[in-house]
Amino acid sequence: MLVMGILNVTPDSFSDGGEFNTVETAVAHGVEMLSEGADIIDIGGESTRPGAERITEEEELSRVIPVINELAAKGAVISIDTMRASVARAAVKAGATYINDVSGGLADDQMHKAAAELGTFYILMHWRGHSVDMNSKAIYGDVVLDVKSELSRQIEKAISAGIAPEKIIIDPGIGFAKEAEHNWELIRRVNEIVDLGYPVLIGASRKRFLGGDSPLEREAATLELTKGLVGRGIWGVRVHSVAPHKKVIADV
Ligand code: PMM
Repeated sequence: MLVMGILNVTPDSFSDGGEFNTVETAVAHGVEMLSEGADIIDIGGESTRPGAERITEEEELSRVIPVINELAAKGAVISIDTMRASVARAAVKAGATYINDVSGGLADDQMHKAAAELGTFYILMHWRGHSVDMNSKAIYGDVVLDVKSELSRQIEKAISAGIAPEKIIIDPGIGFAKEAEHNWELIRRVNEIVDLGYPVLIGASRKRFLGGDSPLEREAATLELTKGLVGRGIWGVRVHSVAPHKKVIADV
């Protein structure tokens, strides 16, 4: 199971308190995660916390591109966490080889075409709408079946836009338009997502549904969750703490 280290270059991230919102500190944190054995560094400039407002394309580019340039030069495998095709293109030019689109292609109708042309890996996440009001969209019949069918629809669109199937990684979008019970159900039945036949990425790190009042408490819950995912056919986990996750995965 791969470990993708989270590098949020945002001033409002809950988990890192905006600590890494300058190029210098972001690069230093990226280097630290690399030394801890991160397989991929996921760099994002736009917060997707519930309730978050969007930022402009210019702001997003100014946050992520300098960090990608520096970490790519240090040999990191980089994923760009963006919903914008234009940002994905600039990020790939700067050295990213994965596009992590939390909207699965729904936020920008140029995204699938861009990913197809760029030929990078494309992480397609389950998504129902922007963070500002996503909680109102957490209505499901059977959450796992609904997520699977909505993912399948986006996978079909991605493939018809020219993305090679072997470049697609899927993600059930833990915490996105989902109540706690939906997140737990998706994790319990993750094998059904794996059955779609694509590599599966899980991003549960320090999210609200884990409970706890502080990042530290949520960190402990995250490690437990990752432990439980080992051996279940998961391709990777997207996490804040790299070394503890490498250890927990190796020890299971
Ligand atoms: N979660 C967040 C941001 N990007 N990308 C993927 N593929 N999967 C996720 O679950 C995901 C993501 C939001 O979490 P953060 O604010 O802790 O980065």
